[in-house]
Order: sequence, then C-alpha cells, then structure tokens
Amino acid sequence: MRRLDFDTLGSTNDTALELAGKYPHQALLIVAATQHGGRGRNGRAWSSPRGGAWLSVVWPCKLALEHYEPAPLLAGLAVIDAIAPHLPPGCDPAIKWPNDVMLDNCKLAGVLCQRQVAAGPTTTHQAAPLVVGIGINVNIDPEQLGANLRQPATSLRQVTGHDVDLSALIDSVAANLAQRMQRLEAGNFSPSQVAEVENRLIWRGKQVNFLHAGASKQGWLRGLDTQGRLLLEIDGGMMTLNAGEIQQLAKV
Ligand code: BT5
Repeated sequence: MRRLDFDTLGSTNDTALELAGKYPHQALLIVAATQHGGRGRNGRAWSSPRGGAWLSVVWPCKLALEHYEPAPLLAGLAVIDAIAPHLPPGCDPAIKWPNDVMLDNCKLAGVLCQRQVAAGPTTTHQAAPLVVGIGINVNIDPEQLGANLRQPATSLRQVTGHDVDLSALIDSVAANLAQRMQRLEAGNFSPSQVAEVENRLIWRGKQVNFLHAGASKQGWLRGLDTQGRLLLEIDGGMMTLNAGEIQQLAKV
C-alpha cells in the first residue's frame, strides 16, 4: 500500500477522495500529523491534535459497493489487532456498533467510511473506491480533545501510561485492514468474521437505546446478521438495523 504522509490536512478523508483519482486502482494510506477539519459521522467534528493516529485508507473495490457494508466493523477489528500488544493484561477493547472502538466504556477510536461519488454514468460502481477513515487517540491526553464530547473519551497513553511508536501503529492498522478487506472480497463477510465482531460487541445481551433519524427506540442488543447489521429485539420481534447509534441504558 502506498503511504502518503502530511503534516496538516483539513481531513484525511477529503485528501484520500482527491488522491483516489490520481492513483486509480491502488490502495493508498493517507496520514496527517494533525487535522483542522477532522470529521465524524453526520458532519460532527473530530478533534485531531498531534500525537493521534489520523489516517484514511483508499480501498479500490473489486466488488459492488454493497459488499463493503461491514467495512467500519473490520476497521474496528484492525485497530484492536494493532493496539492489542500495547494493552495491559485484562484490558479488553470492545466495538460499539457500528464504528467505535472502546476501552473501559470510553471511546478510543472512531471510523468514518465514505464512497467516492462517480461523476459519470453509474456503470462503474465496481471501480469506485471506498475511503476508510480511522482516528485513534494514541499519544495524547483526553483533555486535549476539548469539552462536550458526546461520550467519554480515552487514549492509549491514558490506558498504558506510556507513548507508542505512532508511525508503526498506523502501518499495522493499515496492514490489518488490508488483510481483512481481502478476506471480505474473497468470501464476503464470513461467519468467522461476524463472530469475531460479535465477541467484541459492547452491550451484547443488554438493553440499549437505539437512535436513528431523530427517533429513539429501546431494545435488547442480540448481535449481528451476516452483513454486520445490528440485531435488536424490540417487543419480542427482531429488527435488523444498518445505520444509527446505540446508547447504554443501564450500567454494564
Ligand atoms: C466518528 O464519528 O467516530 C468517526 C471519526 C473518524 C475520524 C477519522 S480521523 C481520520 C479520518 N479523517 C476524518 O476527517 N475523519 C476520519 P462519530 O461517531 O460521529 O463521533 C463524533 C463525536 O465523537 C464528536 O461529535 C465528539 O463528541 C466525539 N469526538 C470528537 N473527537 C474525538 C476524539 N478524538 N476522540 C473521541 N471522541 C471524539
């Protein structure tokens, strides 16, 4: 994967989308030391001080884009694999569906996947690259992220008490993601990958609040379907959800 490093960018996802056209059919890794316009989902701001891992992987899709629905979950697993060697014993990272990596119920990392919108006729779906943006709080203190975060945040430094080699960690995340994307393309989202995510799923078996498009529902988080969509039991029936956000109802 070709790696391109920048000091300051607006958003690595924007640069990734721009460069995808310049390097067609290539996997790219775009890294910024800091972002001044880092984005979360739904236009939310993403705080990106120096010392964090702010990266985007451009993935030249071989299949139609709907096959890549589980990409945010795979990115979460890629982050977990990369940070695992640094974590103290007993510190178990979790995935908060669909795009957060959590440590001790605090947000360590977030994922923002974007597709390039084709300018011409939409017959070239298969060639449209996917941009997987990943932000990880690494060698920073959570206080640097500003006040009023939607949920408590943490950093690798806070959890381990020391700094890690940021560049090597970024390479490891990208390599893990590439491997998982290749597996996805070889056999779709295989049962073993679903199980891997499910085993890491925060609040599984618990009651959660589900928010989407301004509406809120309460239900029991049961797991994932074969495409990584959330299975929520509401009033005895099972709902399959592909977008939205979950919140904890009771303490886990
Ligand atoms: C996300 O959105 O979690 C996706 C974050 C993706 C960031 C990466 S960095 C590289 C690439 N380039 C980009 O421009 N973006 C990607 P969401 O679930 O909507 O969470 C956003 C919310 O998290 C914000 O509204 C804040 O409350 C909170 N937040 C902001 N910065 C944070 C940080 N560094 N750590 C933890 N929480 C943060």
